[in-house]
Amino acid sequence: MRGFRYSGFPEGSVLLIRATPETAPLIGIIMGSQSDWTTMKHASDVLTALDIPHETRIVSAHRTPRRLYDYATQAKSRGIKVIIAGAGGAAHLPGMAASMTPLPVFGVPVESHALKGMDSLLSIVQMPGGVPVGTLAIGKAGAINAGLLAASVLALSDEALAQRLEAWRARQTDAVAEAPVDEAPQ
Ligand code: RP5
Repeated sequence: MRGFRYSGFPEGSVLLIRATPETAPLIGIIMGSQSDWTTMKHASDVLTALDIPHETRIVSAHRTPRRLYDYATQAKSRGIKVIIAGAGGAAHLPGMAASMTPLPVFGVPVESHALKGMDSLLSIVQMPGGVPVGTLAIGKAGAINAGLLAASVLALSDEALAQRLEAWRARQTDAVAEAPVDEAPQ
């Protein structure tokens, strides 16, 4: 049995769970707010399509700093290999998470209303030298690519996953038509 704080409960509560090798998450997707989920869901969808066990949590750097501390400091010992962190505005979540874990952290700038995600992008990408955050594109494309990038990291030591990833890219290639049409299927 392992104990860790679960984001569905108030801060300070501890949930004991039994993690099995089959279901233990390998990738943690965290986001600053429920409002980020429509973007971050795309990262989760990619991981699901590639059959990669992962978890999704709301972890706000400024609203739930203790939850962030617990998550980042315990992620590696819980078996997480890569963290994907999405945030918008003054998006300090990915950098703060990276400061407290040796795991690779990929940041997804969520598109903000005020500045269309430029604030999120610059907040995440401009990490001072020494604590890296791999920064993706703003919004949906960034979330999809964060999922693919995290998968490719795991695939370095998982041949079956490497083959699933290769098949996923081959399907993408096959889906590109030779010539454009007036009304393409959605
Ligand atoms: C950030 O503030 C979140 O990552 C989100 O993108 C943004 C707005 O949050 P809400 O006001 O919608 O909760 O912390």
